[in-house]
Amino acid sequence: MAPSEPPILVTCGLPYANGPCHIGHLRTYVPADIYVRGQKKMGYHPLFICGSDSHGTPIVVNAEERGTTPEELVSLYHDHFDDVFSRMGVEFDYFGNTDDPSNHRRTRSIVEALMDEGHVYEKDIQLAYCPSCDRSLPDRYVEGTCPYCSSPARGDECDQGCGRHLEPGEISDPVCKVCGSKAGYRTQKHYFFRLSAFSDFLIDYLQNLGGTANARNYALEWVKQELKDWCITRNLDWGVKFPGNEDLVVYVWVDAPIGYISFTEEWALRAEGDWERYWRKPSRIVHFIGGDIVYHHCIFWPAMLKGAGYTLPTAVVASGMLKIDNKTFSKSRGYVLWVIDDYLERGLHPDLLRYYLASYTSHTKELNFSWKIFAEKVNGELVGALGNFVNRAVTFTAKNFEGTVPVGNLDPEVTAKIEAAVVEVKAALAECEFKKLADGAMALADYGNVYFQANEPWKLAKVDRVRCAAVLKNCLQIGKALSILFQPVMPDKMESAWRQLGLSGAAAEALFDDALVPVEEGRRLGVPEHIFDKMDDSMVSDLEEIFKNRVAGLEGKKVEGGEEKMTPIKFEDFKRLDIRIASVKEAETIKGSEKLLRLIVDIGSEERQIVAGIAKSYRPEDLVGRNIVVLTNLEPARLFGVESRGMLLAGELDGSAVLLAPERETPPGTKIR
Ligand code: B3M
Ligand code: ZN
Repeated sequence: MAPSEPPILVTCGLPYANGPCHIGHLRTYVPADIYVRGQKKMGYHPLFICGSDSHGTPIVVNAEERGTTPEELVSLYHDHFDDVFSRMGVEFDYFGNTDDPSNHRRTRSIVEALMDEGHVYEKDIQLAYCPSCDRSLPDRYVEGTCPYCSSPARGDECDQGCGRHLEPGEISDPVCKVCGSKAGYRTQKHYFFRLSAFSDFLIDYLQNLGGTANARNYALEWVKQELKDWCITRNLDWGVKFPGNEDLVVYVWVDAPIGYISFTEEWALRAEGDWERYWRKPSRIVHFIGGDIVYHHCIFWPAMLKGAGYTLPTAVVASGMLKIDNKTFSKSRGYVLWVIDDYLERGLHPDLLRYYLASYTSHTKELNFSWKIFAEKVNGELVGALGNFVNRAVTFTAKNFEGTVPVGNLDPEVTAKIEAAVVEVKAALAECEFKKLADGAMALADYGNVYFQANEPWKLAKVDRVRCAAVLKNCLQIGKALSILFQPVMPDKMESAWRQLGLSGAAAEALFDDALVPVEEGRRLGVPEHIFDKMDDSMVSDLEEIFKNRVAGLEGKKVEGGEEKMTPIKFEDFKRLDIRIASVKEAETIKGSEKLLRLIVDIGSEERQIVAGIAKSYRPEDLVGRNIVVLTNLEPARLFGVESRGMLLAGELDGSAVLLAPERETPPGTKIR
């Protein structure tokens, strides 16, 4: 980095520590990670920060429903997200938690600064209040009708209609989410941030805001219409106490973005860095967020920073919408891909999904995920074009030139193609267009295949060894360029390509401009192996079953008063289940999986192999010899390539499995009725 370059900070919207990671999260986090890795390849040293969003009513409501505390719920999902991100190759420099003391401190200090500057005032407002629960109903505790568009809405946002943020007291026909009764109103004293006073500042600021046009333009529209002052306190116990009145906590959207600052402070403490370089002095702050939280990042947040005297964000990059099998993403209807259970625990490599997310469409457009398209991309683009090219270059050189980089000059056309790809990838990164980046790099792989084919090195090997050597040297150079250009998207796979190409150091350390630094003649190549594996049809249909079964299963459920109720089934249906006592003969872990165990069980009539998701709760050696309960006539399935014929029954308690067992020793094969 040139000494005059301002430091770069990249953040991702903080996931609510409230439920497992799904593909919707990754649609923001993976591109952000690609961006950060790309900045490093440009020679910069960005800092990459994220953390759990731990406050707010959804977490309190959810903890209450599960009979646990917000602290416990948050700590469970905090660890979950930390784990998923590292498994997906999303490498934050620091992953914090908005409930950490540093965030309480920073939030209170910012609120105090806003009060000192006269940006905060008190006002009595009418708030939804549940007479039967005898409590106030902040945000998600209340549902009703949007006063602007009349759609059904949640207390703090019109999530099914116009998308507006709703201020406390604004919602019409309030209903208590806890007990379902019609709510009334009560007068309460609350604190407001004078957002309306920031209109002129925001119009100016937004015009020069970098990032994606969707964020900038939506925000400008809203500011031009009219800004309402913003109620920044809530009647809750869980959260950051409001400095002027300790009976209230600050609204979660105050302390959540402040997490970006306090996590930078936490990082600085550990890494001997300087947080003020980012937040008190000129810097480049880039926020990656979901398209649904533009209002908070482009309006509330810069106004708050401005009011309290902090550095303003330089860019807001907002991702587009998501569909699953062409249906609107919906957790409750089953149109969702859970990152651990549906993807990583199926043994699929993280880089394949990273490539899909980058290359499917423009960052701001709608992304559709389907296993069919996934397989087409893997087989056509990754195996067929990229993997095939690198493999041909390496194996052919290994065979004909004793596994070392041969001698030869780069063809001018090859140099020009590599140069063009580097220019394209750099431009794509500057525009946050990750599809353009992936396509630009893939075009070079396509060119590589054409070049290999047209030069026929297999013929040259017999008639012109000098030219043959040069052709392969060119191919290895293209391979090197590809590993560098694709590294931000597929960091793990590109290290494998890098090793096979016999390059020194790591793909992660190379700069984009190294793509044209000649591969060293005489260096030993690594052992050739396929970088990507082809997906066959049966694998695709197994994966498709995940969605089909889930959607079908959820159709049978009705949600009443916030609780899922199963529709009744006939006794005949129950009788079709063949559930038996079994005994565990063998048990072992499955390589690459953190959750699954492979068991051989005796079900009376035969021994069966089943795969059970209990590795986090039971050690294999403690299972052998035990009585368990197995549903034996479940359709076979493959998990991590291991066939499972039957399902072990277990309860789920706070995220761990609890085995069902007969009350006394019972012979295997005994039927359960
Ligand atoms: N926790 C998640 C969301 O609304 C929310 C983001 C906070 S970013 C400061 O997408
Ligand atoms: Zn609305």
